[in-house]
Amino acid sequence: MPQRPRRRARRGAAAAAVLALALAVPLTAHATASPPAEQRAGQSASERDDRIRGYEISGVDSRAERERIAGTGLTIDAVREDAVVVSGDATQRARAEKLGHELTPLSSPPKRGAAQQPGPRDFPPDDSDYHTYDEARAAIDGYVEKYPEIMSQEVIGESEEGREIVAVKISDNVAEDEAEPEVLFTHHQHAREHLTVEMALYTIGEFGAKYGSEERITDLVDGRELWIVPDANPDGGEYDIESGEYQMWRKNRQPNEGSSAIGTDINRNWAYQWGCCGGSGESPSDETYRGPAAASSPEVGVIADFTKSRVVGGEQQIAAHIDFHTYSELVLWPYGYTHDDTAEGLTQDDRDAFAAVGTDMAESNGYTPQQSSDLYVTDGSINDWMWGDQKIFSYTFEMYPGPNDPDGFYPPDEVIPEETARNKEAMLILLENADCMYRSIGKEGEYCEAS
Ligand code: GEM
Ligand code: CA
Ligand code: CA
Ligand code: ZN
Repeated sequence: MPQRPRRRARRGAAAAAVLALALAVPLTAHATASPPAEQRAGQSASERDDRIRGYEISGVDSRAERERIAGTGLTIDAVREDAVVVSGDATQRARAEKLGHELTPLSSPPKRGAAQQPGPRDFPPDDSDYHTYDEARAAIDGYVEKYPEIMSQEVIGESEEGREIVAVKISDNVAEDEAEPEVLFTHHQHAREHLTVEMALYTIGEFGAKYGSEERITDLVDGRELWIVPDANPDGGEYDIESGEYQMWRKNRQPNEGSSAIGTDINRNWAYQWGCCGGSGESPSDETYRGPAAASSPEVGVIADFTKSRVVGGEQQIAAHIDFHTYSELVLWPYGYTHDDTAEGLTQDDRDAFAAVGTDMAESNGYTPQQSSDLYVTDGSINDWMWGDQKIFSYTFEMYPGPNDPDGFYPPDEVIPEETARNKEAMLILLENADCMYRSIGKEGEYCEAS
């Protein structure tokens, strides 16, 4: 836990600076204007100030107002009928209040069985079915060992703090790169969205268990190559749980030069229209900080390089992609950086195919399908890069719970089986469409050779 000592050191330095100032400056109005000793000594106050908290803001019913709120550096976590749920620190809260909004604090994240004293770097005892980074790695090792005919894994790179980022491949003749349409699932760009790692483990386990007995899965394993990256942000995920109390952490754990604020929002750091359109934060303390440069976060670099490595003979082999997030029960498609339905590199037919397959998937899991910018603009998201740069049909799934559920990012572990299995049919639909996404709009003759 390197950040603990570091933070303590910083506070020590700040206290020393205050003391030096008090000694150097005679007792004037300036000196007495410094905060009372008990506040200064109460380090918890400053700690509380950069703690991330959730709020509801009522009376917000337009995209324009949501985008103004997002401009404060808060994240919009859920869009409700006449309200939004946001999260951020005290500075961001103050900015939103300055816009004239009232922020109603939501209860802090649940402490499930916290009294039972979890060891460090683990979920609260009552949420122990969630997998830590090490537990997920062990589960993946177990599956690959159990189903070696159709599964392999490779380390595709490392996170900021040196944790390995893994890609699992599922296909028949898994050791060979066959000429089969490829599909990519990525998970857990955002630290607190732990259910998405469970989603990956479910998919790996389900495809392994049902290969050879369930016809659709067997056909898809034989006819596709599936890549799964279960954990795009292992540092953030571990930070969120390591104290035994959920931290509401979103970003990675990359230090920022010239700032004590930690982290880049990985899903604002992708190198397509990066930072173009007011859909990301420019200050390191923003919850949606886009980073100092496009693809500056190691985690984006690793997954972007892996994706580009699937260009074979000048052709991107990956046809379709889902990036799993929580929460709100949505199926989203690009672009995020513009409100327009079509834009450079995104034709009406492209958009219609996105919407047709997206709507089919949403009918299967009961989520709401829409273009991602219908909610608010985001720039530098993975979907925009995957489509804009690589022409991969790229969706975001916002998993359970729905936008009105108070559990938000931290649903109890009892929901894991049902809420992961809920997306099986949608994944099968995407895999079945991956050989020709334009079949969904009846234009396979125009766009797909020999299909
Ligand atoms: C969203 S997910 C991204 C949606 N935007 C696009 N362009 N697909 C985010 O990143 O803020 C919400 C979430 O984090 O779950
Ligand atoms: Ca194969
Ligand atoms: Ca291949
Ligand atoms: Zn997310």
